[in-house]
Amino acid sequence: MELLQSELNIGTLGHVDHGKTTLTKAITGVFTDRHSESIKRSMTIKLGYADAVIRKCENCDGPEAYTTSEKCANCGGEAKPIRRISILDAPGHEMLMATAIAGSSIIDAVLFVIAATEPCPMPQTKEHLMIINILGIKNIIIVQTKIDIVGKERAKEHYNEIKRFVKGTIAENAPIIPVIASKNINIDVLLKAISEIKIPERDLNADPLMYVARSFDVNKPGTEIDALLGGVVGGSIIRGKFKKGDKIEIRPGINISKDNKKEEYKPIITTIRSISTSMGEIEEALPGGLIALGTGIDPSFAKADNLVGNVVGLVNKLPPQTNELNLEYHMIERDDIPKQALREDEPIILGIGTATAIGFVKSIKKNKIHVLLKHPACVDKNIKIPILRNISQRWRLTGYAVPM
Ligand SMILES: Nc1nc2c(ncn2[C@@H]2O[C@H](COP(=O)(O)OP(=O)(O)OP(=O)(O)O)[C@@H](O)[C@H]2O)c(=O)[nH]1
Ligand SMILES: [Mg+2]
Repeated sequence: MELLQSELNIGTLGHVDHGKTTLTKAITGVFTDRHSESIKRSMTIKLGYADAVIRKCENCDGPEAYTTSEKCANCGGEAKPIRRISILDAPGHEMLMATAIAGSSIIDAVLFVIAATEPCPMPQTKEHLMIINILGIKNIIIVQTKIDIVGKERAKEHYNEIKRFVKGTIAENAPIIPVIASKNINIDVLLKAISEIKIPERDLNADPLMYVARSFDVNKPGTEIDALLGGVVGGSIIRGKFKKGDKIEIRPGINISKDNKKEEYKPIITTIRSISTSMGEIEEALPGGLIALGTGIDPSFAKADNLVGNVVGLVNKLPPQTNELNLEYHMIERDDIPKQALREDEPIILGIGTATAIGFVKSIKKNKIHVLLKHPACVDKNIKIPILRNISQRWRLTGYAVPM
């Protein structure tokens, strides 16, 4: 297995504190909550990211043959790499729904984490299943965590609660795998299930499109100007492929607004100087696991996730950029929030790929709405756009929209 880029981008979703980041660490060995605010508040705030290689021992059978170490835990023999994966760890806090939606826009499969210590479903367990459903993420593994804290009886009861909750939904037939994430117990069973996920068919011949999920300045403070590396954008390719040397356009680009009245953006035109994954540098990147594009742009433009929500394509090949959208709105049936029709001039939050866009509903005709965006966005015509509305001072997922 030569490939250095992960074949699958797998996201975590689930209610706050249910063990998503702990599970990510159990699989990848990487603790992704490194952001200072995350450490202080011991919760995930930004999308976390780590890669892993799933290996299999050829001499053993069953789940115990699956591991991420080079040696089989069962017989001590060599475990051969069979699949490279990326994990994108989302936050569960209700205030961070938009971040969970952004992450979900670029994943191929989901680890839907549900802790046995609380009744199922908790509010964000419900809302995250709505995201999975809206975005049509069909590869779902339900991971039942914290089974060590509850007794065997309660774990069984909780399993039945999960079964009832997912009945009739997109997750109805998803496997439910119990684990103790904090002690690495039953992770081999999960690795086996992950290694069996079918890799989605990719459109490699289309004009490439990447959604930016992170961006950074990789230079150490005090680096000499001549040695400075350009800004880096990280994300996932939705279709097509990029190679080193490609001339690219990043949109909407850099905010050049002079005052608060009107937001103005300047697209970035640059060249891909390097492509890397956490496993090393590559020449060409495909859809799947997260990649980082080294560019020729001023690193300060990319620092501290400044370019999250941008899209990357070849020059003049991006979906059209716009400040106005004509959408068809579909409401989700929810029994836990008041049923209210959209109002003219109502502010809404739209999840457009990895971009969290603020918009205002300008006009409504039945379920056709015209929305003005505060910031421009490049909108692919085939996407589903989850919509959050402010209901009783909280941003709640109330439906989704599709471009007309
Ligand atoms: N006993 C036990 N504790 C666990 C298990 N999984 C996670 N925890 C603990 O639960 C707490 C929360 O875990 P996190 O992994 O941070 O939860 P999270 O879902 O990432 O939380 P947010 O990102 O803030 O939504 C931590 O103290 C973990 O050590 C488990 O299987 N068993
Ligand atoms: Mg977390």
